[in-house]
Amino acid sequence: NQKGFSWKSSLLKEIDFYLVTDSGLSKKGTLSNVKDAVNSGCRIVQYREKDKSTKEMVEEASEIKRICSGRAIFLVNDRIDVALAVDADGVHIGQDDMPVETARKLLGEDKIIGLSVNDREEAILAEKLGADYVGLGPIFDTATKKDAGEGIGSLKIREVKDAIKLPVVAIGGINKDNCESVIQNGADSLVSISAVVCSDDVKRETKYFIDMIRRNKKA
Ligand code: TZP
Ligand code: MG
Repeated sequence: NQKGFSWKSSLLKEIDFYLVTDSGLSKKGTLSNVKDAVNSGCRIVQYREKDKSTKEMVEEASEIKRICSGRAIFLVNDRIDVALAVDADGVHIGQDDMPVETARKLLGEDKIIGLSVNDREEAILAEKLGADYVGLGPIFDTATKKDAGEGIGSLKIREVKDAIKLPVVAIGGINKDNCESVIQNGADSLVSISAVVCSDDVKRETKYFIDMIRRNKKA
């Protein structure tokens, strides 16, 4: 039960493209996006929903869990209650959400907890508190999350990687044109919300990112 690097962290290091849902931006809808991404080989899905009722969220989350079952890790953003209700694989939380230690008590040792961090100090603390991975960002400026702040730049990824053992998932403003620098600077995985969910071919976009990440990780 020690904090820091665990079997969950080593599993997460192997994951390349990370899907985060956004029903507001999605062209084809969240369930369609999840199906397409998972069918294209995406191995981690975060259900991030800010506009629906709890009842709708529980229903949708249980559908997503079914789609991911045996194929992709399924996390819920912010809502520990929803994650518990559908027995998701874990949660992704932010600095102003439920504290990591409290989330851990509620979820137990076997669930994954990801924490959003903005810099090296927050990443070191995340590891101490028992998070299983960090979401680092925003790497670049983004319009998708209004309060995300300014992009920190992809060089910061290396700084964070050197300070912690946990997997680092890069997020924020990442698109096809800048994604290579994100992996080349050490990110274990990356998220690109708008570049994927706004597309009418989520399968193709997912595949593009997966191939790019694998190619650059090998290099
Ligand atoms: N957290 C930090 S930036 C961000 C979130 C949820 C939004 C990322 O969206 P996009 O479209 O990939 O820039
Ligand atoms: Mg949050």
